[in-house]
Amino acid sequence: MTIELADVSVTSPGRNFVTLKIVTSDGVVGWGDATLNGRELSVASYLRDHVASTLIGRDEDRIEDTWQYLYRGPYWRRGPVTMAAIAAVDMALWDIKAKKAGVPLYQLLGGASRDGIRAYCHASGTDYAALRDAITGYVEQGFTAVRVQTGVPGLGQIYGVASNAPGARYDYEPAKRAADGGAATAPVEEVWDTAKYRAHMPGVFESIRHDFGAELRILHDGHHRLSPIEAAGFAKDIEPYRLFWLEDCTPGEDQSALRLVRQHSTTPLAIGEVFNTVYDYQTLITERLIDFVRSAVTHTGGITAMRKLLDFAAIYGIRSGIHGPTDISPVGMAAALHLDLAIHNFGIQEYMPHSATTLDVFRTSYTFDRGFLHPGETPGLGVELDEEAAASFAYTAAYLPVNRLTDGTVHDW
Ligand code: CS2
Ligand code: MG
Repeated sequence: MTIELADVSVTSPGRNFVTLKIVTSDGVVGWGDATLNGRELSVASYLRDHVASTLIGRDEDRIEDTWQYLYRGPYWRRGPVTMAAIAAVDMALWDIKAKKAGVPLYQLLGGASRDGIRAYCHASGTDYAALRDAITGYVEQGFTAVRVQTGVPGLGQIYGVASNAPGARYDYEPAKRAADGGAATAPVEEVWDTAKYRAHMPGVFESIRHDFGAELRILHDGHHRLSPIEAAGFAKDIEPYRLFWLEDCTPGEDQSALRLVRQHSTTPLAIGEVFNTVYDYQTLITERLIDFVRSAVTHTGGITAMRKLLDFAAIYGIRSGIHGPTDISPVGMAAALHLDLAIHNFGIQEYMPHSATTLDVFRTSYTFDRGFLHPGETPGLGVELDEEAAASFAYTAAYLPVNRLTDGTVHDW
């Protein structure tokens, strides 16, 4: 059998998603996620204009060969646009292979290594009282691991922190549309002050430990905002609160920066949501500068590439913490869950539930129960796009925010 059709759809049920559909000559359909938050149309074009026609007539079973063809073939390598496009093809081909075999994908990856996938949720609040209420709600739902983000006195809205307004839950990490919900013409801007953040956060962690005890897994995301020496000091300051991980404490592209952080602290480190190949991790893994790999399957070349990356990490005792925000579509989320279940060096899975509007368009078979996820037993990835429903949500331009220091300097975020 061969690939007969490769089609890209961009839909916006609450937020934008790019989905690749591959159909074989005997009618098997595979889905792949190619969503790159705020840059969606560039991946859609890469797939439509440069990849789709090269797939027609290829043997859909040759997944490794197709991956190498798309990675090495064009000469130009890596980068989030290219790697998201390759990821979508790769996911769709694995979906097809598992559907043809009549098994959920994890069975082709070696079968289940565990019964359930420990998930962490996002708790946030503009002040500690709101954060504490959010954590309490999640603990009551059975979560044993919680990412905590909070407002900082003296700063305004911070990306990743929910406002206390009703209905804000699904809207706190959005790519922003225009105020009237229409297309954005430019990103919103936020203001950041590392000194205020560093003065405030240790007390927050102290309160959480006091209120929720020693066992709750506490995660925190620095979102690349600290310099190497600031990150080293911060990781040391918060050591007494024994975080499960401190994520993205520095801008990730400078791998050697993590040496400085490591020299000063035993706070476990996670990094990688903006990475797109194993090469971004080479120093980090071989020198054991991190504890968790944060790549998204969608942004790192798909299941084929992620499996190799995580096997490489396993040799150094480094575990997975696959990226799972709502800007990864349910297709990308399912791909993560099949890997999570199969690999030995699983660490934890990020879980930000998609909105009901999104889940009306993407029909999923994965489940969540008392803090644990499972990909389900449906053959393939277990997610189908309802194309008719998708067609009623037109792409709407939306951008992630830009961050500036209090003096106006553009800053990492
Ligand atoms: C965040 C992400 O989940 C996380 O850890 O850092 O939500 C990230 O901000 C978004 O994926 C950006 O698109
Ligand atoms: Mg993050």
